[in-house]
Amino acid sequence: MENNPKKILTLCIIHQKNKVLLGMKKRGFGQGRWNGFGGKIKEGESIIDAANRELMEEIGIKVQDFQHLGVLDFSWKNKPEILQVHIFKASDFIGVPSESEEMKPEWFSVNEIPFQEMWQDDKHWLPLFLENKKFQGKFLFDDADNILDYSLDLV
Ligand code: 8WT
Repeated sequence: MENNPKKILTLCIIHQKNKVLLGMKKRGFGQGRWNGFGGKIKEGESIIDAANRELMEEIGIKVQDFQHLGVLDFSWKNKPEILQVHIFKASDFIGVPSESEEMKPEWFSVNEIPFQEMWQDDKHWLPLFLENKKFQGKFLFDDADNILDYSLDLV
């Protein structure tokens, strides 16, 4: 259906010891923010295949072991679409993270995560993610991508 409002997406953050790998989104949705890596699942594609396809397209790496830590529903007050985002962690990967037209990867200390240059939801769930806790939640944004309301629960 052309106007099916629900889209399933992947979001993967590499976490090694006290470092996380984030990417500066260079164009399109989320441009100008430090993001996890991911995107929409294609028809007939498994969620893991989608997560790896996006990692390869965006920074040229592949993961063999993902931890599925969270599911978050994102919606906007004046838009019909709902994004259901599956959050994955990986510690090991194959390849060297490299800049693409889409993303510029950079390692951050977990004590220096640039929350002021990230989606506002991240400051709520990333602390759980960093402790390997499983969570689910919903975030409602306004037209300027500010959080109007949210819920977040451990699973
Ligand atoms: C993203 C990290 C996010 N999108 N791509 C995110 N990376 C649509 S809300 C959203 N956090 N939060």
